[in-house]
Formats: sequence, C-alpha cells, structure tokens
Amino acid sequence: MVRLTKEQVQFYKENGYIHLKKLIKGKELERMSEEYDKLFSLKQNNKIDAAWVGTDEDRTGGNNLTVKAIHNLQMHNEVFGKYLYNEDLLDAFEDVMGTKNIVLHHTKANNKPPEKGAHYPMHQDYHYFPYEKDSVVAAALFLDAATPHNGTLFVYPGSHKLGPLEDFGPKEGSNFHYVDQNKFSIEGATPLNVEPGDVVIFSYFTVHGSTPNLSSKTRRMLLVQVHDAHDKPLTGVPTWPGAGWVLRGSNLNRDASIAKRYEA
Ligand SMILES: O=C(O)CCC(=O)C(=O)O
Repeated sequence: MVRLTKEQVQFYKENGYIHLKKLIKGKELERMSEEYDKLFSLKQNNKIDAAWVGTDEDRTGGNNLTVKAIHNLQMHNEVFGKYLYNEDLLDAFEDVMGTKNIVLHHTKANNKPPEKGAHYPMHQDYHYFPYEKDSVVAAALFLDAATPHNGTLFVYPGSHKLGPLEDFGPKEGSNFHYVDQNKFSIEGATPLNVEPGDVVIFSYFTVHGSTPNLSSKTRRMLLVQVHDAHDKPLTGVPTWPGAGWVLRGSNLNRDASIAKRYEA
C-alpha cells in the first residue's frame, strides 16, 4: 500500500498530473512486459496502426511513422486484468480522484516501434469521452525508460484548470481530437523522463502528447482510464468491453433491471 502524501495530492491538484516512480515492480512488471511483447507479436498482422497523421485515412500510408495500439488488454491476458486491481494503483487513483468508488472506462497499449514511432499531437482526452463531473483520470504505465528522444509523455502543467479547450481535429478533417498545436506546442511542454514501472496519472483535461520515437528501442506504454462510479457520460454509453466494471468500492447507480443487462 503506497498512499500519496499530502504534497503529492496538492501537486496533482495544481498541475493535473503526478509522476509516481516505480509504482509497479518485480514479478508483476516482468510478467506484464513479457505478455505485452507476446500480445503485440501475436497480433502483428491485425490492423493496429493508430498514428495520428491528419485524416484517418493517412494512418497507414504516406508516412512511415506509426504507433501500434491494442485496446481492451484485459480481454487478452490475465496479467492486465490483475493489474486493474493493483492496490497501489487504486490507492493512487483514490487519492487524486477523492472517491472510493472507481470504475473502468477502458484500457489501451501504445507501442512506439524503434526509429519510426509516431508522435501524439497535444490533446485532451476529454474530447473523446466527456463526462458530467469530469472525473475521468488516466494512468500511463511505462514498461521502458522514455525520454524526449524516444517519445516520452509531455504535459502542460496546470492545463487541467482550463477545462475543455477548442477541438482542432475535426476542423482539420480528422476524427482525432487535438488542441491548437501553436498555442500548446510540444516544445513548450514538460517532458516526463520515466523509467520502467513508473506511472503517470493525469486528468482528462490535462493537455498531453508525445514526440516520435527515433531511437533504436521500442517505447512500450499502457493506459488505464477510470472514472468516479457516480459520474455519467455526456455522450451515449461507453461501449468498450469492461466499461463500468467496479475496480474499487461500489456503484450505487448501477441499474439492475433485466432489460439493461447487456448495457455497459
Ligand atoms: O503513447 C503516447 O505517447 C501518448 C498516448 C496518448 O496520449 C493517448 O493515447 O491518448
């Protein structure tokens, strides 16, 4: 059990993110690392290109930079499901979210291949899944050390206080969402130099992104997105497998009627 200190909680409140060093370690980290590699190797022929390069159609052509992404990790291997119940992770979520009732939104692994790992433009996750009480929080677990040279995460400290920013993606003909790249340039952002096992927790309003991976090594990361059990989506019901799964506490609002039994 690793509860956040008052100073860490205050840092999160001020900055919209917190970098937790070596939160995941030992056998758990080793197994996740092994299963992550096996998964990407097994699925290499599936369509998993997810690079953000203008329009959606551009994703697999015209640019040799790519990110490989696999969603719903808990549907692939038990280690990822067990990770969702990691007490240290849940303690950290509870401490920054200020609730004991935490449910899953979705999971995703982003794999930036050596020499051609694409960047992520600066964005807020809010635009993908807005919620009434804005309780959505992400945890990025790094399986490899990452620096600005191999595509680490960059954040704009304090940007979570700005609320929803103008969404530029759709204006520019893309289904991706991103903020004004001149106002929120990657050069002006703060890089988080991470080591394997480090977790960065951030609000869905925190402006973040990453540089390309031009190094000779893969940069592996996986994301867990959660929200307060008693918060509601502003746009439809989430359809990710496992969405709404209670990770800590309980969900008093969960509808138990038979008619709703197939709903997330
Ligand atoms: O993988 C990265 O570097 C950034 C990922 C990210 O921001 C996202 O998937 O929303």
